[in-house]
Amino acid sequence: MSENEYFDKILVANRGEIAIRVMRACREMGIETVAVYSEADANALHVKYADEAFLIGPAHPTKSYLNMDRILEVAELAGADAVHPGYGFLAENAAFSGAVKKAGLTFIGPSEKTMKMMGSKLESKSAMYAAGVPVLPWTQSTDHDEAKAFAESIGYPVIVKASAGGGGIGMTVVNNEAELDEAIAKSSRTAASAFGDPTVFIEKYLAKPRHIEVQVFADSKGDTIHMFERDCSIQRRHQKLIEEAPCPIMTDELREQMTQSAITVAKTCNYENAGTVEFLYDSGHYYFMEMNTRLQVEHTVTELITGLDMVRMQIQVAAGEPLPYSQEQITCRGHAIECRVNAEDPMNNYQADAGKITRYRSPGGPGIRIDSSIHAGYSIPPYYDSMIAKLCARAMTREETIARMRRAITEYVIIGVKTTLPLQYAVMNNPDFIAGNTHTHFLQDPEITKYLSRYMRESETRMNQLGAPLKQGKEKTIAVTAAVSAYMSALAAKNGQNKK
Ligand code: MV4
Repeated sequence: MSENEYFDKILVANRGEIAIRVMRACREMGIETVAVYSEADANALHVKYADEAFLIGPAHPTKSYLNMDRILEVAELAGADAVHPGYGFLAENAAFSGAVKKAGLTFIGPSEKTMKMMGSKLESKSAMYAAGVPVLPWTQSTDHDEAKAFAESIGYPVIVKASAGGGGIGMTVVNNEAELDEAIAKSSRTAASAFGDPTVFIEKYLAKPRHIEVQVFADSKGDTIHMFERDCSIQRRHQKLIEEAPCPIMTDELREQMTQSAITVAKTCNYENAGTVEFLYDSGHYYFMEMNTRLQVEHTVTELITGLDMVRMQIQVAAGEPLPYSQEQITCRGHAIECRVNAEDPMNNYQADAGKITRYRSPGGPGIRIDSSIHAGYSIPPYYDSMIAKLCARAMTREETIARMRRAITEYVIIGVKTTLPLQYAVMNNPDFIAGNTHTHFLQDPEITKYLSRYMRESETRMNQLGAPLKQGKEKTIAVTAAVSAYMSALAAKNGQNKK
């Protein structure tokens, strides 16, 4: 058995880069790992990386990565003592958190009760308002006269949102009284079919807000700290494409207020483990939107500015340990940007482009971090999220970080599928982005699309040039493999000698 004081074996209920990210922390901590995988993922890297791997079902997520009973069965079979859900799939499923606990295992994340409360946007909004956290004016009433009176009191436009929502599903903007009833009916129908809960609420609408989120961390003793903020304004259809930390327009005063509000949010819902408090920001004011009760995709930029390993911290606090750092020990140094590399065609409405990666070489050098689960020869299955890698750059200033990201994008060779990299290159060259003027509708700016086709062509040419030497015949590959294993055995022999 392992000698660490936390867990002996963790089951990672996820796939792709995040499964590998969690297993990397486990390996460093001397914790064994159990992978689960679908029929479509038999050749996936997370399966090979883990100490043990179990097939849990067919490709379709409901039959595999969302199959709680089967995952818990594997956890018991393998003798795991904790479950890490990653993000997506079961990560924010309150019932799963409860079921893991009921099975006598530790869920690496918040309790079922906390997740349930934050899952209801209305309930969490009322609770946070009561706790003194700034929120946008809202009403729960969907009666025409009351809704009309509310909208007139704050002025149009207003927005109708689904209480069970998230990710923008069931949101309808209302510009005038004539649109009001239909918007309420439409949001409610969408919410009922998507979430099985027709509850909606109406709130003041902000036309071009920034999305700023605060990373929080709480241990089981109730100690709660923040790890600064991220700006995630650059997204399309509620899928973030670029995130950065810290927020380029942050001031000491605003940060003090927002991080304190975030800590109040976490304490109000008895939060435990890593969580993110989302705010909308507009003209000097910020408003609580929702809390994400999981480790997020973009936790990497927070790790890069703080120098901390958030998955290690998650495992420590889940094991009942106190937070390993006090608020004073957590500092922000430099700047970090993440590009989510999706296998999509940015010129063709971001249509998913699943297929085989024929050649691959990732960038490196100072300040570059890549979290990915792909490699040359890997076929991207069409059943899951299109994100194939996260490319992060870190440097001392935002300007240097942008230059570093541009440099890294030009080194990145991915041949076989179209990716979002040329779009991200266009953003890194956009004067408004460079000036820090981003908002949630940034990618609709015609300036971006104007340069996109040129960057797509340039990128194709460059990748073919850089990728040419990566083409290897079977014999050459065998020769390289042989050389590597000879080196490894020599190394092993040498280490053996050293031990004597
Ligand atoms: C808003 C808004 C403007 N005004 N609420 C979308 C997802 C959900 N988390 C909150 N969202 C929004 N709520 C009011 N009152 C604009 C958005 C929004 C958005 C928010 C964050 C990131 C990207 C977004 C893209 C479009 C709209």
